[in-house]
Amino acid sequence: MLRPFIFVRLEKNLAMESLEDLRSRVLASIAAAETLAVLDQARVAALGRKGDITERLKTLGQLDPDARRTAGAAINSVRDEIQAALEAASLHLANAELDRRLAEERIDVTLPVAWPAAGRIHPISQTVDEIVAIFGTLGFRVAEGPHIEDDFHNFTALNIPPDHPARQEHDTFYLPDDAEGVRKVLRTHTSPVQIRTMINEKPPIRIICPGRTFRFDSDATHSPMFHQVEGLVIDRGVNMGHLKGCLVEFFRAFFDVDDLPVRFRPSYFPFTEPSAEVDIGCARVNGELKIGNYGSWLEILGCGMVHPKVLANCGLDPAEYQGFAFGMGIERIAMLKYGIPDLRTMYESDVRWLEHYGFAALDRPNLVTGLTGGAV
Ligand code: 2NL
Repeated sequence: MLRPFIFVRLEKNLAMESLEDLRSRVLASIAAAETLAVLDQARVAALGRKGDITERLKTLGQLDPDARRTAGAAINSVRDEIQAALEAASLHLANAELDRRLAEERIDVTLPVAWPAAGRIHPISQTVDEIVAIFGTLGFRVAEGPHIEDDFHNFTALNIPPDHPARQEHDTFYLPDDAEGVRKVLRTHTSPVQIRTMINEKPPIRIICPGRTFRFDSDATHSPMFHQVEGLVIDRGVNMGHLKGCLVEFFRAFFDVDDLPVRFRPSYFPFTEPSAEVDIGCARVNGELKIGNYGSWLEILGCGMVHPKVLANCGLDPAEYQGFAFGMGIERIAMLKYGIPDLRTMYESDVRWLEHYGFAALDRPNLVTGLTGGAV
């Protein structure tokens, strides 16, 4: 029967291996080490405090001086050889590790830069920012209001009679009656923002009101949701000359044409008296519309002196205060300025379209610094 005792004897017998066998074994373990950590284990096993070489040196004390000298020289020679092999292997492994990292972490500095995906500013937003920036230089501020309006602010205060076609179901989105039995509408223009401002603030008023508007209309040139910008100036002694100068200044800045012809034609709106429609110079060249001094006219905007009834509806005395107002569609002038041929593409959220027609998000035109952008 095998007893544990026998194994203990066998292990001890290892310590009795020849110096040559020990040398071969340690050098083989050094040669076999594939990492610096394993190599260090081999070093400790041979040269550490309890290592094979160290233990072998400890046995020298038992020998007589002559034998000790011979055996000592032999062990020291093997130890030096092991030491040298360790150093060589350590250098080799460190170099191999460096080569591996250099290969793995190699960067090709000649590769083109992978720009992070950046969003684009929609031409509608760009156009609103530009309009706001130009009117900002003329002393206007931006005013905003709710998309859901009541009949008074959207129609009645504007002198739009109860039987006016604009009020009909087929032009206006009506909402179901609210808890108080009041029928609300999606605003059909941004004028209610100006009505609210006239009611809530004292003249002088100089505001520009960009925003979404809604009409029950959808075809190649009409979207049920579209954008408008309206302007309003209320003060003492405001006249049509101020209106004209203001709009001429705006169009020349917006289209960047210094000699842009601007023409005012009599027109009719319930909320202005007198009213005018404004045309700017244009030309059609090979099917493309160009803005400038070319002899043809393009209708672009409606405007007029605020009707005395509208002033009175907002608590202003028409004998004391006068004002002018104007309104234009943003989609149309964005399409004109930026050569966008189809209205419907504006709302398709096609990123390729946005990449083409959109604008960089930095250095926006703004109310404070004007068209050129820059820090506010
Ligand atoms: C057009 C014409 C216009 C106004 C809008 C307005 C607002 C108030 C009082 C008086 Cl609160 N007028 N706005 C005036 C004239 C024309 O818009 O064709 N827009 C697309």
